Amino acid sequence: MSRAPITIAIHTFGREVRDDLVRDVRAGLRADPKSLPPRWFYDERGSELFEAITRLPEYYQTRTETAILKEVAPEVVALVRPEALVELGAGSAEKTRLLIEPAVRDRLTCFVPFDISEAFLQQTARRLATDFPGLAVYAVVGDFSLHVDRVPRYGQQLVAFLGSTIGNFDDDQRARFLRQVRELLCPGDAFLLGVDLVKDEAELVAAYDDAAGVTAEFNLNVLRVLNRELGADFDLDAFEHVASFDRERSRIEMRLRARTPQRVTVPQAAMVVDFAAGEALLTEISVKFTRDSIRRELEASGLGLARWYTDARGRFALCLCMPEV
Ligand code: AVJ
Repeated sequence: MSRAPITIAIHTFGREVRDDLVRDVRAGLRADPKSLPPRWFYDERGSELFEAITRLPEYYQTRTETAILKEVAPEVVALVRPEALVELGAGSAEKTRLLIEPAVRDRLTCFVPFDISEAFLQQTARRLATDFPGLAVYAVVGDFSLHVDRVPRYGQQLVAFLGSTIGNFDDDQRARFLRQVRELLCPGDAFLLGVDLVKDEAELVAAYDDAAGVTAEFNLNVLRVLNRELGADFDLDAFEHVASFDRERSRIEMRLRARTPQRVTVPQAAMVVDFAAGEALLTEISVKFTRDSIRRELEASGLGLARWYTDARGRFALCLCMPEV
């Protein structure tokens, strides 16, 4: 078989990751209550810890989504017949292979992984270009909460946003994001969205507070990132991992709670930050949906829910969405 040249286009939009970090830390640690965006979990160690989370018995999401995708990928490809597949937050793009395989046998010629981490993306792009000869890979480095409008277009496209990463957005961010995705779509294009579903509270909380303590390590890792990148002096032993479910807002919330009063200096953000005993830093939200709740949000953004795919236990869903005219 002939082998297409590997094409990796890195667009960074002139932004410096470090400036974003300093900005986020200055805003988030000054706020009341304190918070940090989940983006900063994912240094190399954080990405490895997340991979470990996806294999935990309590964390049903990844294996459930993979099972659904395995079953429905051929139908999705037959319905959309994409020439280009765009994946937002591609990471290792492991699940995406399930879509690429049937799609290259049809008429897919281009894969556009979009991710925040350039190193990770380079690796993913090279691996896919090698494994799928004839597939052009255009990697785009960017923040999908800011730069979705910059995704290049290479023909009729399927845009995928898997893993329920949309759950990390609050209501306003989600509405803005969905409107931007809608803007990317021409008639005939589609959007495939993975969402985690509302369920029993104990099952939800266990997925974010596993027995082996991997999620606790993942959560605390953000403090390690600040210590390394900004010269901060967080004492990791002084903070405790807390996961809770807010049923009213239909979301898991992860926090780091100071066990005792803490004074932390963050030299490279020019800050001194005090924590009272028991004070919490919100590090992540993970919104849980129902078919109705996500359909309403999609419709409000001009996206129609064309197919709803779920597992037998209704734990996770894939939404296949088409632009509404
Ligand atoms: C990658 C955002 C989907 O919210 O479940 C897993 C991240 N945080 N365990 C999620 C996560 C703690 C995950 N997402």
